[in-house]
Amino acid sequence: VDGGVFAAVDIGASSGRVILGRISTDGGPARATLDVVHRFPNAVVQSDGGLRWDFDALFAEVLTGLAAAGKAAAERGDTITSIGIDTWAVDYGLVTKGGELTAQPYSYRDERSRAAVAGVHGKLDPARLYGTTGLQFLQFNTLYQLATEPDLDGLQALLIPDLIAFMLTGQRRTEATNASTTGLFDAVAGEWASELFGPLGLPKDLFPPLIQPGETLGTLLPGIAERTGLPQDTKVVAVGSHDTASAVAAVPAEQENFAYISSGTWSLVGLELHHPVLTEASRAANFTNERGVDGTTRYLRNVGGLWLLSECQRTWADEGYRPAIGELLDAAAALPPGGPRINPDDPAFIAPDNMPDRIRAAARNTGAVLPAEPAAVVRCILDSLAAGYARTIADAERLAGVAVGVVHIVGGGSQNGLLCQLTAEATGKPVIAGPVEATALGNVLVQARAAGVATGGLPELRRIVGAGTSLRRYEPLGLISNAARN
Ligand code: ADP
Ligand code: LRH
Repeated sequence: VDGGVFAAVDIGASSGRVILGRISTDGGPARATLDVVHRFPNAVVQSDGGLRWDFDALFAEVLTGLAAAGKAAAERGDTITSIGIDTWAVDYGLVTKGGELTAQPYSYRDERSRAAVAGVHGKLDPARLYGTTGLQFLQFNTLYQLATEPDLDGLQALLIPDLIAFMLTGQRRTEATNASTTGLFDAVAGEWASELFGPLGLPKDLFPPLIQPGETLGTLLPGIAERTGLPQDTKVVAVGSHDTASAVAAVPAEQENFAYISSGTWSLVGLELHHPVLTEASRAANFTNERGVDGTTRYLRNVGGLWLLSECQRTWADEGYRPAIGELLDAAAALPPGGPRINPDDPAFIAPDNMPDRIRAAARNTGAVLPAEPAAVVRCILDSLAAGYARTIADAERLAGVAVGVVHIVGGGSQNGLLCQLTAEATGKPVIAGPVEATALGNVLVQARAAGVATGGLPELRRIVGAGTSLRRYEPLGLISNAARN
């Protein structure tokens, strides 16, 4: 292939995949094509006294996927130029000096960090924390999780993608976009906020030094090359290792002023800016300033996501009801607008448990009665998400002083036509849906650029995404009344 072949390891909270990405020009504008060579489920597991990720199993899937990627490339006479890794943010594994993982990493859905918040805020005022890090308050931000660790002496914390990269290469680094979700990263300087570690009682060298997307981390360890069949000199290149950073890099925007919703387990709703917004009003609205590819600021909020729906599906499946997602959405779409709405950001929804019951209880707290039928519950979730998106985009525009003309929805949730249409209605803006695999595309494109295939900035990468994807457009048709908005 003319533009090179790249392997993207992309693991979300609900599933992971290893993807082979090819950049081709065929004499015309560059395009990216993706082949999913390995897909595997992911979920939190209750083990060893908490909610954790089965990291050993995930890493085994990564190796299986890389072996499959190598084979798929070889079948076409290609070799993989490099590997990039992204996963969900904030979580970490603790590794000894010798490189042993001390335990399977906790999930951010484990409740233990909630009790640590007050103690952290007693040491560092939340206003001071926000002024430095620009990070939204979420009870599971890395700094609160770290406050629950009994003993960090002699250990190093590796964020999940960095842990995978370490096990592939033996090299320890913290990728910068994901570092920005720890609560220990300076949003303006783009460096570790080293002055915060002392007051929090954290060792100064708890995290390895930063690496930027596009920089080469290293090459494969001999044992990994052997297990995957890949050449030992295959490079691992840092990408936007926070999945949301890779997804935003691949939003196929054609203009500057756009809003995005990276829609999966969470909905990450906001704007791309060139500078952080660290005002008190921004803190009050709980907007985050996470670092994007090329030093951009991802100015966004975590709005509840399709976790609300997937957890309902899990509960219904346990009860023997397992409709296809399309069937559920059709039934929900047939219901009239203006039904009950809940706050999708309620911390009561974070832990895994019976979700339909929790949604009905939340509706009851607003004085509404939500029928038990799955279609009504699904419609309530989607109406509530769409309202949350509209409110968040309006807040982001106000707080950043920007007006946007279009909303891009990327990720698994971009396939949810009802949610896309409701979002167009609630925001009063056109919605452009796709690509589904934006995260993997962002991962591949940053690697491709590092290999010299593309030379420009994010607009060029976004043109490559646009050239290779068919997008769906949803217009605000006024199907719901203005009164039902927000
Ligand atoms: P994550 O990266 O957080 O694991 P994804 O981006 O893979 O999430 O998105 C997963 C979500 O996409 C699912 O929870 C589901 O609601 C939605 N989804 C997947 N396939 C479809 C589909 N065919 N139609 C509608 N929604 C879908
Ligand atoms: C989405 C995501 C999000 C984080 C959350 C923990 O997958 O990375 O950006 O806030 O997971």
